Amino acid sequence: MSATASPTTIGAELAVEMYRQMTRIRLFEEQANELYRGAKMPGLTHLYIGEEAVAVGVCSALRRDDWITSTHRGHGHCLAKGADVDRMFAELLGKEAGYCRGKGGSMHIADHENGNLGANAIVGGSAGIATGAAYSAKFRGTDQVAVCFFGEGALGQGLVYEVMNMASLWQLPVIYVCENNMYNEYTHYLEATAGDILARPRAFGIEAREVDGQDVRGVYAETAELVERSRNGAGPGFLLANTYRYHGHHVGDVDRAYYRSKDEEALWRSERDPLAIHGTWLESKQLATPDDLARITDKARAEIEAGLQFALDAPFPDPSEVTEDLYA
Ligand SMILES: Cc1ncc(C[n+]2csc(CCOP(=O)(O)OP(=O)(O)O)c2C)c(N)n1
Repeated sequence: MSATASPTTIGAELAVEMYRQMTRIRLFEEQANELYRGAKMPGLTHLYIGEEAVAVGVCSALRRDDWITSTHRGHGHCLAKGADVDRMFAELLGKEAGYCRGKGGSMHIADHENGNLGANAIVGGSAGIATGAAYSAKFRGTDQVAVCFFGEGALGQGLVYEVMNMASLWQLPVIYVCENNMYNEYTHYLEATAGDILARPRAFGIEAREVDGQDVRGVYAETAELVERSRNGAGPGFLLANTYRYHGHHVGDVDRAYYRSKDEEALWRSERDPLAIHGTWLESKQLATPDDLARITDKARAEIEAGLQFALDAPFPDPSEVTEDLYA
């Protein structure tokens, strides 16, 4: 999605568009879960439901020619940066029409036309790619910015600190977006993460902010400021977005009681839901009525159903191309 980049105030059109994008992501993910449960999807997937405001708030502050890199939990990032649902579903199902001709699957979706340099199943693995892209922008004298999405689990990866050091030394236009959904697989992050997260980027002299990741307007506003700084040559930024995944670590992680309580899950769903929070705000500002929001949901549902049908009907790649586009 490309939207106006610099202003931190949000116009009515963008505010409604952000609701539409979050709805689209949620419905896409619910359908992906059904594909898994119905044994129609090879492999598994990591659902982004609950975290939609992070991807949408961040990508709304980017231009189409800005870059993102993504993670194993990447569908929301891809969609928010402009991907089409039909080619996304096709990739999940291993079809030729998918973003990577069906050879990448859920965790390896790239969409270069929209500035998505790719999801990455290696925790922290895309930090070098995003930082390299930012170096390229600086070297070539463009004003593009690169955003690196990663979960708080990646804070245990040395690469993240190597590239933050370089990005600060060379004043690169890269924003590190840490999506803290509180769990590294089945372990609470406090059992694996010492000290203050924001002290880490600040040790490198990187401008670091924290935001409520369930508040899409807040995420947008903080990102827009960091992007504007970076675009104008002020170097890297770091955004810590506090959020929550409603589902398991992956679709097969159904019984979660041994590492987090049902009460905790219920509380986030009922009190901290990003769609509900933003929908209520839109209504309170008279930017949308409940009927308007229902219409947005209906249209998004129709888009998801059509995209799914497209992917189900699409052909698999020809077996003769099995070794094409593969690198080892
Ligand atoms: C280098 C590496 N180590 C371990 C794994 C296995 N693994 C996949 S996801 C994950 C946890 C990631 O947690 P986090 O980064 O917080 O992202 P989240 O799943 O919470 O979105 C782990 C350990 C991996 N993919 N890559």
